[in-house]
Amino acid sequence: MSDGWRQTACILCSVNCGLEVKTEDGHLTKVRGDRAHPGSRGYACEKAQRLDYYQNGRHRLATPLRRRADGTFESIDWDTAIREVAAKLAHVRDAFGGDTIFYYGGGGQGNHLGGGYSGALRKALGSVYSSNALAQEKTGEFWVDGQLYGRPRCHTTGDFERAEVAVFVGKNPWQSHGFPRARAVLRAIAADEKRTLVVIDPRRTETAELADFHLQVKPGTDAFCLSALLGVLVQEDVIDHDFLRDHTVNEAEIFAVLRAVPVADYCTRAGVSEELVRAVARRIAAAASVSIFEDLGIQQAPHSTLNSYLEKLVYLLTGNFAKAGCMNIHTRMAGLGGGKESGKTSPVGGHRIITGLIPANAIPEEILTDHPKRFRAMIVESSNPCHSLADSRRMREALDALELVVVIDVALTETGRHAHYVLPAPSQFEKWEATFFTLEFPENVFQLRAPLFPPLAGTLAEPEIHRRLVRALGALDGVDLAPLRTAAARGRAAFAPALLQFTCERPELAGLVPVILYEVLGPTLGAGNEAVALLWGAAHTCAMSYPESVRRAGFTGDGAALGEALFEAIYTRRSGVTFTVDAYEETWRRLATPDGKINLTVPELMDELRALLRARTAPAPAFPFVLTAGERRTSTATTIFRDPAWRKKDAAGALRMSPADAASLGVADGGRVRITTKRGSAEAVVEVHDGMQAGHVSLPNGYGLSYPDPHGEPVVHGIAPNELTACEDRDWLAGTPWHKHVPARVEAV
Ligand SMILES: Nc1nc2c(c(=O)[nH]1)N[C@H]1C(S)=C(S)[C@@H](COP(=O)(O)OP(=O)(O)OC[C@H]3O[C@@H](n4cnc5c(=O)[nH]c(N)nc54)[C@H](O)[C@@H]3O)O[C@H]1N2
Ligand SMILES: Nc1nc2c(c(=O)[nH]1)N[C@H]1C(S)=C(S)[C@@H](COP(=O)(O)OP(=O)(O)OC[C@H]3O[C@@H](n4cnc5c(=O)[nH]c(N)nc54)[C@H](O)[C@@H]3O)O[C@H]1N2
Ligand code: SF4
Ligand SMILES: [Mo]
Repeated sequence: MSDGWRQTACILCSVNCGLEVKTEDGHLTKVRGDRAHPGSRGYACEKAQRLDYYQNGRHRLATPLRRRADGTFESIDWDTAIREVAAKLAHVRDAFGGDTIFYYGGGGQGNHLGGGYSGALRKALGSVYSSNALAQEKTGEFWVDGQLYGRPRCHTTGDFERAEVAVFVGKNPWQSHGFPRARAVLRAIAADEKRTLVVIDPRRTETAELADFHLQVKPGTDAFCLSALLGVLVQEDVIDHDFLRDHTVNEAEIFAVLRAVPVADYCTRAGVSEELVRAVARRIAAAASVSIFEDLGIQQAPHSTLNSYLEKLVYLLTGNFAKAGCMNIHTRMAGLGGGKESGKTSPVGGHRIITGLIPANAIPEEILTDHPKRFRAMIVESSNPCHSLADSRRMREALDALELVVVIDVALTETGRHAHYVLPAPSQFEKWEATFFTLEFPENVFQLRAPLFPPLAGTLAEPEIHRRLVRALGALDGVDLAPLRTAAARGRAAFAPALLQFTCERPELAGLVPVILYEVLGPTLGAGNEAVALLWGAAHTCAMSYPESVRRAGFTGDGAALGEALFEAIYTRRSGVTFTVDAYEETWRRLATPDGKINLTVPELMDELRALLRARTAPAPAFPFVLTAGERRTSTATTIFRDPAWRKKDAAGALRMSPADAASLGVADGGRVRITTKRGSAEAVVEVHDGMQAGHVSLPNGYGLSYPDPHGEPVVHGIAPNELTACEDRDWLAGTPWHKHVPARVEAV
């Protein structure tokens, strides 16, 4: 703490830039990038300046709420709330089975520590099924990682600071970031004539404006564009044969398909010039290093999982893997949500569960049925599925059909309004917090944030909520924790073997370890710091998993001493810690295939890939436009800010439209139109945008939230995108939604 500046982090996107802030009377009054943060190094974007709109406002809840029969809420005290929620959860468990209690969420863009404790509650309930936002964007990609690299958790990351060629597919990092110091890195690539920036996006985005090559595909045609790119690589034979020979297997089938790609035809169907696609392919083939970032523009669009596969083939066929500036498999401080990797499927619809997550679009189907194994209760933590998942109306119906809905949030959200109980949490600046978005390579960073303010009176932090519910459920009744307490009192060095012995003797209690750590190790960290205890376990697991990388990051000691050194640094260094430094060969050691080779052919995707040859899609006459429902802009930050006053521009959340479409509809900038899809309709304000192509319109994400007016009456601001989307419009394999590709009709009003 110097000159009153205190260290924390931004909670608005997965990059979590380190910040220094000044505070006064419970407000964040000054915000700047923290130069000492090893990842962001002083960088922050404009949105971080608005964080006080999250910390303070009429959205904050300061008492548990119970819904009355008439749909209104009454305040109750915490003892009542914990007692009743525990009793009702126990009732559902005993009547229908713990596996009918579904857990959704566990953290947003800035908070994963609380969710880390939820596993203990789920264990106490026997709840096995869960999901979160990753199951509506990244699960297809994770599944492909599993096919190519052996495990879905072999997640790769780009090295954009060093890449000679950087490719963004359905990703606009100028607005959405996604890697540290995004705008600075993009500008550096654009300014260097030896480096090349490639963007594949139907819209001329801010990133595309900087690009050397912009493949302005027609919406939803990336499978054609990427196939054409791969077709050129193979047919012009500019692939990296040495890399393929040494490191990959099963190329025959995929190569046969790629040799047969009609490049010119596919380019036409994707709406891109063949010459440009060939130039991009040759540039990628010639580069010493290439990094690629795929994101929502292909993950939430037709052929989602296939797109992820094709994207990965682009860097693999050119050997841009396990090298500087290329794609590498990163370390992690802890897993991101979800349960174990398993071949299981969802209980009602039989949907594939990927990294422990049920496809988000399938959730209503798992509830709105008379199947005996339907979900009966739902615990929602730090997420707003009635707003963020496809088809909000159906999600509301699903929640209303449940016996019990419990929501843990800082605000009364669109989801909370359909809950039986809402449990209010302190803000992320009022408790210990962290995210497990540790996605970087070769240097990976983790930051544990200390509270800036005391918790708002009437709130309870998630770890304490989970602990109290576990206790109220009686899951630790009769378990003698005294030996562990004695060991903890002697110090963490004595505690480690005691905990190991305890979990060996009582393996059935292993799932409760988060709460046990909180109760036993927590108090030794000081009052109010108990929630940090989970990270002691995470630090040790991390040091055991990646000892060499942790040592390269400057930590010393053998065995448990290494984990202890890492924990000490995490606990005391407020600006964050570089916890692993990798050598590029490490990527090879992290491959989880039995032979240590990359598998190039994914049999389940071959039919879809071959079928592209015959696929002909024409828009249905009733819906001639493609709506991108949810675009990242400077005025969006998922649903973390509820007060619309945080926005400096785009108050309405304009519908962007090409000049040609605006002219033919006879609307001008600022004019009003009605947009209609098969699921809903809304009136929108138009922004005529010359980066849009004809037939494509877009709405921002994160709008359409209700916020109380000064009299406490809720007012909705802008269009909630998922009033317009449908659950069944999703990838056949991973169930990921087509939010970026909603057939729509637009009429002037
Ligand atoms: N400002 C801001 N930043 C954020 C967030 C936020 O809410 N606001 N949210 C964060 C989160 S949760 C995430 S997941 C990331 C997402 O980050 P991005 O994926 O970059 O975000 P989007 O703007 O939703 O989609 C990216 C691009 O996909 C394009 N697109 C639409 N259809 C297609 C298509 O058919 N093909 C291709 N190739 N592209 C298409 C859009 O034009 C858009 O430019 O952003 C994070 N950062
Ligand atoms: N149509 C369409 N839908 C989309 C998208 C899109 O592009 N188009 N984008 C999707 C994507 S990529 C994502 S990631 C999701 C995001 O959607 P969600 O997963 O629903 O996450 P957030 O909007 O971040 O909501 C986080 C919730 O956490 C609450 N919260 C904030 N701090 C705390 C805290 O400390 N404790 C607790 N318990 N709660 C807290 C907030 O009030 C908010 O209700 O939206 C998805 N939905
Ligand atoms: S929104 Fe993202 S890029 Fe901007 S300051 Fe916050 S964490 Fe950093
Ligand atoms: Mo996301």
